[in-house]
Amino acid sequence: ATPKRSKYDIVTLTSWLLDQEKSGNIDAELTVVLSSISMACKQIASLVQRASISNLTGGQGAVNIQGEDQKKLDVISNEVFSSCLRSSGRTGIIASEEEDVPVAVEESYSGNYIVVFDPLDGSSNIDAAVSTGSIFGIYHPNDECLADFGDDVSALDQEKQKCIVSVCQPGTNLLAAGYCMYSSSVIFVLSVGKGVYSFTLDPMYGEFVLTQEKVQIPKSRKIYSFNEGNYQMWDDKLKKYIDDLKIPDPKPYSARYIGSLVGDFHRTLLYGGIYGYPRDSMSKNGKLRLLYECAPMSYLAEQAGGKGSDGHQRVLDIQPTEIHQRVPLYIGSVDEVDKLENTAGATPIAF
Ligand code: P6P
Repeated sequence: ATPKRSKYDIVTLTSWLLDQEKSGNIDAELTVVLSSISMACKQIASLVQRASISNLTGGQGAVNIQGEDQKKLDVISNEVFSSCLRSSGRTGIIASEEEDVPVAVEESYSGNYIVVFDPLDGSSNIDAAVSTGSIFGIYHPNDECLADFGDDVSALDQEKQKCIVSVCQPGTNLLAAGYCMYSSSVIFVLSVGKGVYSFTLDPMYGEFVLTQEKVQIPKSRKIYSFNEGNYQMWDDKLKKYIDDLKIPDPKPYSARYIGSLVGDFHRTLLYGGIYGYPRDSMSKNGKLRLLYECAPMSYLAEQAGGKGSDGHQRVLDIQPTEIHQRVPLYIGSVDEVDKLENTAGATPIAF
């Protein structure tokens, strides 16, 4: 029987993971991978909070495959994440927003998990000390990917192709997903398929302490989180959906937009409402990446009783065809995402 916890028995991420392992919800290998991810997030939290002191704000002077100016902390956070995953010895392939292609990890000797991540999402906010976050998702190796690519493809290219095929899995295959938000407090949010749990970093002793169990997104809430600066580039149905939110009934919806997916999603997870990053006339598939932004967040939203959609289908059902593929994202309270799909999302709009 589970021993009765005294009020001094603090549940940490470490003890929670061991409980999950004992309950058979995750295996020992996945426990190691998740511990290594939490270690990376603690290191990134420290770097972010001291960025302007240690001259780590500003640009790296390079552009990533997304065509975005890399911040110094983008590069460092990517190295921190990759190194923690390598030293876990249980990671077979890593796919990062900051890497052009997935990277096979030689140091893997068991477990062989696939980890997709955005090491520092919203990094353009760093210089203004606005919240940012790391987002991750974990998959089993994809056995079909061992299919032979024929001898017309060089061994190296075969290896690369296998990595890409192995990583390109639908969100329904996710074993675990989560994020760490670097804000007024550092909050690690995780699901291993049995609900969403939230841990707050206690700087007194550098441990993530369990602060919320089985988080549930409110079924509806009059909060919408869109970058309305793009309004003129949206299609007419979406414009009408947004216009209708502003009709006092009796009060209009509140607009909340941080410009950092992790911050905007975390508020939506706790308060309800809808976050949206639509396609528009300039970005035919929107801005957010399916593999390491939309799918992990949609997994969490569904685990919390919410919804993640591209406007007309579940994000988790979308089969990625390439690593950095973008999709429109509408995520949050069930009633709010349903309303969006019924008024603005019915059919994919070709611009
Ligand atoms: P915009 C940050 O660059 C990001 O990827 C997400 O974190 C954020 O939600 C979105 O882009 C903000 O984009 O176009 O509104 O500045």
